[in-house]
Formats: sequence, structure tokens, C-alpha cells
Amino acid sequence: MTSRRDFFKAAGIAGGAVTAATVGKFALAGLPEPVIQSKPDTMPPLVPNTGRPYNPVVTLNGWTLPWRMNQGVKEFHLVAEPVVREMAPGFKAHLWGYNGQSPGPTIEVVEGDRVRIFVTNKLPEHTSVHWHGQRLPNGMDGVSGLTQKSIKPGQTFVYEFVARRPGSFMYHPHADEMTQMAMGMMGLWITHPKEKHPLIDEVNRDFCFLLNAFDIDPGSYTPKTMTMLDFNLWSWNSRIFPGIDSLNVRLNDKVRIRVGNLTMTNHPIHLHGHEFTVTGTDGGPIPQTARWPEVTTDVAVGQMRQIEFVADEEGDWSFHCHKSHHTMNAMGHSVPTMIGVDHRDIGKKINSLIPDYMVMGERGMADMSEMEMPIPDNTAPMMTGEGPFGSVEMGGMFSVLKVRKDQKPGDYKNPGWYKHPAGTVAQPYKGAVAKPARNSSAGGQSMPRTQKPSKDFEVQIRKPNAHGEH
Ligand SMILES: [Cu+2]
Repeated sequence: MTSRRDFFKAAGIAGGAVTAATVGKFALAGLPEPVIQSKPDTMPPLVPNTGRPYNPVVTLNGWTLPWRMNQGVKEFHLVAEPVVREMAPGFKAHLWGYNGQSPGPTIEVVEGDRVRIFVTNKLPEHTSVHWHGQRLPNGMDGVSGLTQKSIKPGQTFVYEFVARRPGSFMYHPHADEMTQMAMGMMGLWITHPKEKHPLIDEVNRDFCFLLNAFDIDPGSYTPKTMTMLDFNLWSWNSRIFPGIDSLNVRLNDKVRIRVGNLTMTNHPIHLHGHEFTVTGTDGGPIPQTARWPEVTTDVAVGQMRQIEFVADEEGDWSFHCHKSHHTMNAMGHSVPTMIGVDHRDIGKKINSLIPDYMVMGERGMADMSEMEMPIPDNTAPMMTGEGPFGSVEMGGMFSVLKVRKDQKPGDYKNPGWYKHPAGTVAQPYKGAVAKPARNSSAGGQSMPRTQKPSKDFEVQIRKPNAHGEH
């Protein structure tokens, strides 16, 4: 029988993956107890009580996995398993993840740490874990079939390597990836610098999250894993607005936000009211001379971007993906535009057959969030979120950066809505409205047309309230 010491020796010296099948009962007793998270809330930063000190991150609607120190090695235990993830209040999804949640917990270590990660597979199929962006021995890279045998259901593998460079990384399966990532298997990995680094600033708040996407039909629970592009739920850490927590900071805090993209498309991440700098990627810190100010940075597929700014403007600042379809929740894309179409009569006729029938989008889609139309159980409204001035009409990849003078250092609680100083909010104009000056000249063109159009025509446009019914 293999002893516990032999087990760790095998793991450490041979450097290969050791399966549970090859270790006995005593060795299994040596596994660190897996820590399971039952809540989808943003957990306070996990301040390290062993190993080198560092300034911990805050994972949006997530948490950091506690570790155990074993003779100088940081030991973590990840459990790949089916989970129920609350994507927004009232909407739960049946996903796959790690340790009770999707995404899995954030792993935080320090540059130079020797790290040992036990991975137990409780999924119905084999898996593996790839440590995206890490320098490590090839056999620890987690590509099933290429660098290791896959982890069969019920097996525990062990990975071990030294976290060689500081930065923002991810982990995800490299086995039946299409299914497993569509089901939500992913997590963040942060390696903090071991000493003051010329390209890594100290910050007051350090947030991180992953961009992910799901295709879950309204009223159902399980993602469709064959979807390639037409996802209907665009999420941050498997949460959708209004289920994504706000990023709460103190006025003049230096803030870092690390964003990783494990969806199938790019996401231009946009912050209101501030300029930021991209200071690092999953390839490491960016040289000072290669940085420039931005208010939007595109995070392409499989990339990480680390943005930094001083939060020196008080208020509630939108922070979101700039693709407008990604700030919507479950909806169909094959709906014709109804703007300007007068469907009073057809609506009446259909109502006599189907009483609850509602024609949509005559004036745009904003009506949808005001009407609070009934939706199936277990889904989220397409656009929603009640702000201090009405509906925010958002969904998906949207949150708010809350900058407050009186937010205490280290306090991450939501301070509520911003109280705007008198006279600093856009107001309805109450003065006289002048007639607009109109330019009636015909449009020019670079070359004359050889044939005149047979006749002029005009698009029929109905202006809002034209029939006075709304
Ligand atoms: Cu997006």
C-alpha cells in the first residue's frame, strides 16, 4: 500500500499526475478537505494567514479558495462537479463548475510559491484542468490526451508547479472543452508579485471576474452546449445584471480590475466617468512606454486585460460591455423591427383570440422593461433593473462602479444610490423651443449617376404619439 509520504513524494518528485486509483486509503486521508461555497455573493477578500503576504483580490460574485500549507507547499483542492448557480435573483441555472459554484473559486498565490492542486472529478465525464498562461512543466499543462491522461469520473489527480511569474491567469478544462466551458467550467488564477515590482502598482482595490456566456431557453435550466455564437445570456462570473454586484470603492482609491474572456466572442469593456490604462495581460505586466489611456478596452477570446485607474469622480458609474446585445438578457434575435409600424388593428384582432397577446416594439424596445410583461418561470427579463430615476433597461454584462467619499478603506458593502449635489442632474428643459433650421439641399455624390432614379420616394415615418394612444 502506498503511504501518505510516498504519495506526496510521487506527486512532487515524479512531477506527474497521480490518480486516486494508485493511492491507498491513507494517502486519500491526506487530501485537503474541499471547501464548498454555497452562496453566489461577492465574498470579502481572503487575507492570507500563511505564506508570503499580499494584497488579496475581490472576485465579483465569487470567492477565493482557501489553501493548506504542507511543508512549504500551498495545497488546494478543486472539485469539478455539477452545480446550481443563481445567475440573478429568481433565475437558477444547472451548470458544471468547481466547489459548489460556476465559475470555480479564484486561486491566489505569490510569485515563487510551490503550488499543489488536487482535482477531484465528480462530473459524469472525464475532465482535466489547463492552467491558462502559466509557465510550468509540460506534463502539468492539463491537456488531456496530449500531456496527461484525462481525469475519469471519481478520480483525483494532482498538479504541482511553481508559480513563476506574477499576473492574471485563468483555469479551465482541456477535455471536451466545448461542452465543459459552455456548462461554466472555469476560474481565475492570480499570482501576486513577491516583492515590489516596477510594473505592478500597489492598489487599494483589486477586482476580478470572467466573461462567460450561456444559451438557456427561458423556463429551462440547462445550457445548450452546441451553441456557437447565438448565446442569450451574457454574464460576468455566471451572473447577469441585475444579479452582478456593484464595484464599491472609496473616492481617490487606486483601482485594478482584471477581466478574462472565456466566451466565443470579444467584449469591449467600457467604464464611464474615468480613463483607465491597460497595465497587464495574461502575458504579464505591460511596459510603461506601451500604455495609453482608454475608456473602453476590447477583451478578445481567451485573453485577460488588467485595467487601472484612480476613482476620483464620485457617483454611480456604468461599467459594461459595449456590445448593446450583451447588456440584454434572454431574447430572440429573429424578431422583425416593429418601430413605426401601426399595428393597432391587428393587435385588436389577435387579442380577441389570444387575450394576453401583446405586439412588441412599435416605439422601440424600452416599453418591454416598463410593461413588466409576464415571463416564464426561471428566466430573467430581457431588460430590467430599477435605478433611482426609473428602469435602467439593462441586462447581461452590466454593473456599476460606485465611488463614494465616505466608503471606508477595505469596506466593500454597497453604499446605495449616489445622492447627486443639487443642480448636477440633467433636467427637462422648460424654456421656449425654437423651430429647428432645416437644410433642404439635395445630398451630393462623388460622381454623377448615369441614370436618374425613375421617381423620388420617401419612407413613411410615424412619430411617437402620432395616434395619441400611448
Ligand atoms: Cu460583450
